[in-house]
Amino acid sequence: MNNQTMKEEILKLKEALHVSIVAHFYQKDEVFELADYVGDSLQLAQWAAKDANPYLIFCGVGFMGQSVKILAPEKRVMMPKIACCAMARMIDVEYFDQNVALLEQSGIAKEAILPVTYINSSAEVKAAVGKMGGYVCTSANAKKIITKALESGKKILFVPDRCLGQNIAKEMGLKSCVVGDGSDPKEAAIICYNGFCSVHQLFDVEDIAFYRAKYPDILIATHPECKPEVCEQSDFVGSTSQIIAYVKQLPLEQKVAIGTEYNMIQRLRKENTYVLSSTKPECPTMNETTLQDVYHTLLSIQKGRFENEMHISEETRKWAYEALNRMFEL
Ligand code: CIZ
Ligand code: SF4
Repeated sequence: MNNQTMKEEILKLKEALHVSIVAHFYQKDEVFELADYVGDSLQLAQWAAKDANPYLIFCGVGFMGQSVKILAPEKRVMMPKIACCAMARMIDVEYFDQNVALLEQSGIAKEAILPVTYINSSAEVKAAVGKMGGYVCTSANAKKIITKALESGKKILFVPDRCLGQNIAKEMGLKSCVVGDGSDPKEAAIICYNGFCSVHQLFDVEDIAFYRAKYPDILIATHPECKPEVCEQSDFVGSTSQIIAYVKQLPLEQKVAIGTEYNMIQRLRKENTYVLSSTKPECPTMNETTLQDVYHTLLSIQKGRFENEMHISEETRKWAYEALNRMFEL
């Protein structure tokens, strides 16, 4: 079957089976084009939770499909590939607990720690954060959530992205550290877990220098998962949706170099748009999902097999919901 025929089959099947398809901004074009709704991880989960169809095909990475289950446990969510975000995989509940224990050994009582987890984490980690009274945040609202969390007078344990944590701390004029970096966590307001996104690590200050030397008027837009020194030298730092809005309002003749995932950049704007790296910044797990996988998933729903369905226990869901809901309440 060629791609065009497969696309047509997918559209027919999804109608007949009452299936909605959502795709993250970082998905391949062939998958992105099929989706009923596209967005960042939070937008997708919120849209899907309200969607009337009983079945959802989520084209993204595992924690994103889990977020739909946290918000709408009755919905049957299938992922064409259960691909795990490399950053989300850097932390599990055991590592989370170990970090809390390490801080206790440094003289910070557990009661004095309020955890905040970036949405790029498993449902189990979100639940552990929820149990301690903590919050989920996204890159778009991290500053607001951390501001609120700091009102508790506690120290923030920010997981899993050390870059996002350090970038927000810098923006807020607060001291931060990374667990195990040798500094005294008692002196930091935001203590970051040592996780990172391998894709956003690709962008370097040398890339910024290269583009600025080549095109003196170029603007640099980066995601806060990039290294602090990269964000510091950028003209704009924002989440995927914020980068899209920023680039769209620029005059077409304005050159811009962007530091985020490749699929999103190349769809964003054809002219005067550059990838802020000499290496193609593709997210390997996001790129695992293909048109064939989506078709295969629909066939499995048709046959009643529901392959790659997402499941989380009610206990995990309940606590993860607490942490997510504290974010929504703000
Ligand atoms: O880098 C990611 O995985 C992002 C930007 C996720 C999201 O929140 O949409
Ligand atoms: Fe995870 Fe990075 Fe891929 Fe986003 S781009 S899904 S943070 S590995």
